[in-house]
Amino acid sequence: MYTLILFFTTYIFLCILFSVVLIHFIFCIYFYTFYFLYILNILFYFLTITVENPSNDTAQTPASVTRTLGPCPETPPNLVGPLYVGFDFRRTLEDVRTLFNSSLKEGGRFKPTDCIAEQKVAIIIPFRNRHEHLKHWLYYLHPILMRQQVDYGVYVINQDGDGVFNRAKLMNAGYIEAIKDYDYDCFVFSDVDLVPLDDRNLYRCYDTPRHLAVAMDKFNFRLPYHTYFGGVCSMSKDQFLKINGFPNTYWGWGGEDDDIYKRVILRGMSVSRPNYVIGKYRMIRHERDLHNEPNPVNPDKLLHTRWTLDRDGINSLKYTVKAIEKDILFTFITVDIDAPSA
Ligand SMILES: [Mn+2]
Repeated sequence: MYTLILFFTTYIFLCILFSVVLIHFIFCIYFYTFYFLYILNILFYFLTITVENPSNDTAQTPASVTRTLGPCPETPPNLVGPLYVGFDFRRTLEDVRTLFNSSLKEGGRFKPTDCIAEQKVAIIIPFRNRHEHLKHWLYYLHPILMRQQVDYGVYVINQDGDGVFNRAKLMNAGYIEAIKDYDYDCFVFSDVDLVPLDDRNLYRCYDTPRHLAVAMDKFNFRLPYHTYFGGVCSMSKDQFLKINGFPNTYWGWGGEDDDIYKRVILRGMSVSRPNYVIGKYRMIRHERDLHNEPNPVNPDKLLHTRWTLDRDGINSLKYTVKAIEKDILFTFITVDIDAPSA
């Protein structure tokens, strides 16, 4: 009886021992398998980290230390195309100031903050007694030029006194005054009453002098004649100097734009233009200005451009600055251009 009990307990003991060993063994296999996979996983993790790390580092360092701006894209990304343009008489200059106060710098200056513009553009507006038009021009043009990512300044060149008006001479004076202010390399000459109807019409310079106002509403949205160069045009500094600037001797209305066109052609350049869709303009309706009557002498002068070009232009320009006023929306320069009395 006693041996039976001993045998039985030994048997149970061995069974327990065996099962414990077995369980341990199974557990070990189980554990080491996972442990092995775990170690493998960790190794693999470090392996991928060391591969990814260098590229991670170079991508993050320049962004956090110095943020260098790249050049602006060839085509500005925020253009909207055709625009609605209406001349609400209740609009005031103060309204326009409030709108653009934060985005402009004194003198009507702007440059894009997210990229570097390729050209520095001076917008030159010959002017006298057209404040009513200027506020509309500023209201529409500032946001367009900002969307076009132009590094620009607006220069309103105001003819002093009541003498006969001279658009081309004022534009010459505007060129000289603008380059005193900033290192401009492109010049857009614009009438104060012309607002583009499409922001894809870029206010910048091209390989050849550019005529921008190709489809004005007053001419039924087409050119009045093929060689028309009036309204709005752009020229690089080189192109402007190549034609000796504009003539100073066209007093009163008419002819000076045709003279400029002839200068461009005589100097072997062609004229570039946007198409009729992009080149649409609205002109603010107005009566003919006082002391800017059509001058009957001007058409005849055009026959002599070939010979007058070299001595009548930026190299013979004489004027005196009467006042320079810096508004947030524009630089207003009053000049005495020695105008004959009307
Ligand atoms: Mn007009």
